[in-house]
Formats: sequence, C-alpha cells, structure tokens
Amino acid sequence: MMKLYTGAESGNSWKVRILLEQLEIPYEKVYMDLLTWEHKKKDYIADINPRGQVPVLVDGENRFWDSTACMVYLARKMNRTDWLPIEAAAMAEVMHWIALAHCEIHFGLQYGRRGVMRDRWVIGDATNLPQYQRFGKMAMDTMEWRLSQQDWLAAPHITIADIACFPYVLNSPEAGLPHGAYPGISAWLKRCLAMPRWAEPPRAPTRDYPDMPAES
Ligand SMILES: N[C@@H](CCC(=O)N[C@@H](CS)C(=O)NCC(=O)O)C(=O)O
Repeated sequence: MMKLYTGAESGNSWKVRILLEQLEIPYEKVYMDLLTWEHKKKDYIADINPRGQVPVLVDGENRFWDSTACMVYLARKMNRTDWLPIEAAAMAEVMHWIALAHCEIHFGLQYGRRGVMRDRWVIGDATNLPQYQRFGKMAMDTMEWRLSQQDWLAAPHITIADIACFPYVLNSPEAGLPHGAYPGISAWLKRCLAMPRWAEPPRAPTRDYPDMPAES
C-alpha cells in the first residue's frame, strides 16, 4: 500500500490527499508532528525528505518529496490524462498553474499566512506582511483572469492544476487577502469543495508554534 508522510496542519499534504481520494487509491498516513519539528530530524532528512518538509509519497521503491511530484506520479501511474493531460499544449497549460502554486502562492499566500497564524516569518517579521501579500495578490489576480472566463484553471474540467492552487487560495483571508474582490475565484472554490471525495481539510494551525530547537 502507498504511504503518505503528512502533517495534520499541512496544506501541501492536503493536495496529495485530495488526489489520492479522487483516484480512490487506498493509502496509509504517517503523521509528522510539525509542531515538535519531527520533519527536521536528521533521520527524516537523510532517509525520507532532503527538504525537511511534508508531503512525501512512498510507493514501493519510489519516493517523492514534493506535492507536485506526488500528484504527477499518481496521475501518470493511473494513466489519468483527465487529471494530467499529456498532449503538448494541454500539459503546458497545467504547468502554468503548477508554476504559480510553487511561486507566488507558496511564497506569498502560504508563507504570509504562516507568519500571521504562527508568527513564523520566512523572511523578516510582521512588517514584511505587505510584501508577502503583494506576491499573493499577483497569484489571485492571475487566477481571477482565468476563472472569470472558465470554470477550471487549465482545462474544461478539473485537473491537478486546480488542486495545486486550491489550499492556500482557500485560506488566503488568513494571509489578509479576502475573497470578496474575486468572484471567479470564489465560485471556483465552491466548485472544488462540492466535488465528491474532496479530502478532509487540515487542522487549523495553532499560534503556539515553538522555535526550531538548535539541535534536532
Ligand atoms: N514545495 C513543497 C512545499 C512543502 C511545504 O511547504 N510543506 C510544509 C507543510 S504544508 C512544511 O513541511 N513546512 C515545514 C517547513 O518548511 O519547515 C511541496 O509542494 O511539497
């Protein structure tokens, strides 16, 4: 059975859980305790994820330590060209949104929210929030452009592009970017949440996230 290293509070792990549920693939969850920095322990970094993060998907000898790598593997392994089209232009269209998820959404929305919710800032401190929000706004403006014209980001139907962008756009109000100005995104979020077998959301992060211990 496949194994997913996940965090109870992890939005990136949520992406992989959503696709596993959509594809009806049974899997075992291994919960990493992000609050006690289990994901920064030497053995985990040496043997499971050199980045010291979740998610990680293990399937026999194969191990993938990035949410997109996990989703690409699952879609191709199951030969689901609906979730990941393989025709040249259609696949590149998906990659537009995957790139947005790993750039403006990750560094703007995810890290801005993490700062607000846990007072852990990747760069600087709370005075840098407007910079995170500027990246987040670029992502949301780009998505609104597309979603004011069509229901899904990359195709006439849902693909892994939608899953990749979903968690941190859903939670963007917690990074100080409410959905009110984005009717296309708001309707898209409802469409995603109305999908059958949309995996359970991660737990809300707590504020008492301790500093990383010097020795881990
Ligand atoms: N690009 C990675 C990002 C993964 C990521 O940011 N994971 C978070 C949880 S959602 C994490 O492990 N954070 C702990 C850390 O970076 O120290 C992916 O898409 O898998």
